[in-house]
Amino acid sequence: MADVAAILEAANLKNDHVRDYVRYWAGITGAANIEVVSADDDARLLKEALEAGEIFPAGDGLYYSRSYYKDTARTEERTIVATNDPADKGVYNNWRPASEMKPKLTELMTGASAGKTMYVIPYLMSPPKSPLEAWAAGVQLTDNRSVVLQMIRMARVSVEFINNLQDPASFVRAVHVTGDLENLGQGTQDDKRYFVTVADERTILHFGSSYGGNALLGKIAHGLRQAAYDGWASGKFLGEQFMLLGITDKVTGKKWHIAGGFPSASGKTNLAMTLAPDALGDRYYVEFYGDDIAWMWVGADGRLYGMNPENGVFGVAKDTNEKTNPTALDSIVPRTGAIFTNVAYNEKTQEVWFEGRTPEPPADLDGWLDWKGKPIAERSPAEAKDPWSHPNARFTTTLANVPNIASDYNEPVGVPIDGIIFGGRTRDREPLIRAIRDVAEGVYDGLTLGAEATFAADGLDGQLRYDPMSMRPFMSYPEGAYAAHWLKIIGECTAKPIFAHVNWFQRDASDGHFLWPGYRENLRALLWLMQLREGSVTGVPSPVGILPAKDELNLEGLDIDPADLDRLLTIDVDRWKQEVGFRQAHLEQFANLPAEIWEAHRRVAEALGD
Ligand code: GTP
Ligand code: SPV
Ligand code: MN
Repeated sequence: MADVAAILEAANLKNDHVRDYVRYWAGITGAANIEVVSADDDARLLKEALEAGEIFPAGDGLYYSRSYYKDTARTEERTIVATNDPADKGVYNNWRPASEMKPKLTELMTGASAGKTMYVIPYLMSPPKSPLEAWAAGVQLTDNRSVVLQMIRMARVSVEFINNLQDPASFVRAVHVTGDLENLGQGTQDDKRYFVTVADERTILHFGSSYGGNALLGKIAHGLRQAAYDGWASGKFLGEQFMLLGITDKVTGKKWHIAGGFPSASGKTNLAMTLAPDALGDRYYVEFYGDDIAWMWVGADGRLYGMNPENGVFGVAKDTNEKTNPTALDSIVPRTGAIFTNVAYNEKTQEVWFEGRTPEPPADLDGWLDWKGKPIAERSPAEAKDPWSHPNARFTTTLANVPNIASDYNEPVGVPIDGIIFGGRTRDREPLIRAIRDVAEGVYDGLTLGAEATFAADGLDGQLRYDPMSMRPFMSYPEGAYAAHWLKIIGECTAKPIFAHVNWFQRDASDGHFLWPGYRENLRALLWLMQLREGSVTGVPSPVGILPAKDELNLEGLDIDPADLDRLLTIDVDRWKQEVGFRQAHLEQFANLPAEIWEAHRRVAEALGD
């Protein structure tokens, strides 16, 4: 091992607490070398990764990478939140004692980076000078160069962010060790992977993956699990799996901001990047703030403020095309530095392709490899129908590449939030939109968000389950306390956001078609919500919230079957009565749920006529 002190000195890493932390884990993991990185190192690291065959060229300034075929999504069973207090055990946080998990991870990591370089990635999960900056600094250690390239896109990376901390000991210690991916028993009885957030020690220990949220520790482990815990422990903020967008009415000059929780792979990126439908484009302009995480706090003016702690987008590739999400395509054009992972790749032309990019895959199979690297032309008849790309294949690009990125996205003050929406893949029951004015009912609605799980986590696709506020895989403290913390933060606002539940995914029971065209058309529902908030429409009351009257929804330029529209704007009371019973059982699991939430539940049940 080289002289650690000399390397850190040369890299201008001055924080002694960070130095001690690096030295400690270098000793455990047995790395052969240490390298401190910043975003400026990107070009050199790309070159090294290309030369080493870790990534491949995918056009001018575009890159392709393939992860190990058993390492393509988050795994929920192996993900754990540990603390020193058994009272932190909730239903979804997979709580374990810190005293059990730290030695376990230390053992797994011992010597596991032998012969490799350990990269030191100092990062900030917020715009610099944000009111939440004290919770935003972290230092990821990783033995994987592709992970470094992804982190440089997803977070603000520079040694500056940790040299001058107000409290030099206060940064998230985020250790990532890839492990021997071919011998980890992924998904078997003998699974060796562990993804642990030791929340009360602000330490993240992830072993056994190089993919997505398992490996980019600023994103989900710090940005969500740790941040949610810190927000609760400090009493100061909420850290949520939310997108954040702005809508400007060019005629009146008004601007609204909406934050929204949708479970993984359920439409946050697509909604945040949306363009107004063509017929409404002259009037409304949508700005992108964030697509996966929002941290929210109460501003001095009594409004709820929000910001995106990330610096990039890790978006689902599937079905991204000119019609569904032209903004996403524009943010991954040549020279953006975008990285595609687990899509299909043509090693001769260096093109990439994924399901839904075009209606049919490329006709000429020459040079095309599927996401596992196998030539498509060599597929057996039994494999002919297999997807070319993994359903959770993704693109990584920085926020600055997104054409409709808000001009003030990097401003520390954040933006005031007018509306909070929840939604998921729900094939029946949930109408297009229902607005909720009462805060307790809004929080109750988030807690009872029921949706179909997606391919963003291993082995769950299609399962119906409750996913409170889309945080089920990221929950880091007990649900009762989580509900109370939400009520406290929103309760402190003197000007409160309006809540709503949306559903772009209702289907026809007989032929399965989506009743609502989705994507850009979704803006129509959000515009109605903002009009309702301002009192220019009144909506129609229902037992579960206020629905748009048919003539209140702006349908200009939209071709929709009137029978489908009727279904989208009505409530199936019998189906909802059944739902109330399911919700009762769901909520009963949670200890110490605030009385306001139970009261909201009873109000809904009564309104449905129980
Ligand atoms: P994570 O990054 O996993 O948290 O996902 P996300 O919530 O950002 O999901 P994303 O926007 O990437 O969408 C996931 C999938 O849902 C993509 O394949 C989209 O094409 C599809 N999708 C998004 N919005 C809509 C919609 O309005 N209607 C329909 N039918 N599909 C949609
Ligand atoms: C999600 O699964 O919600 C993601 C992708 O945003 S990952 O970073 O892999 O968690
Ligand atoms: Mn997500």
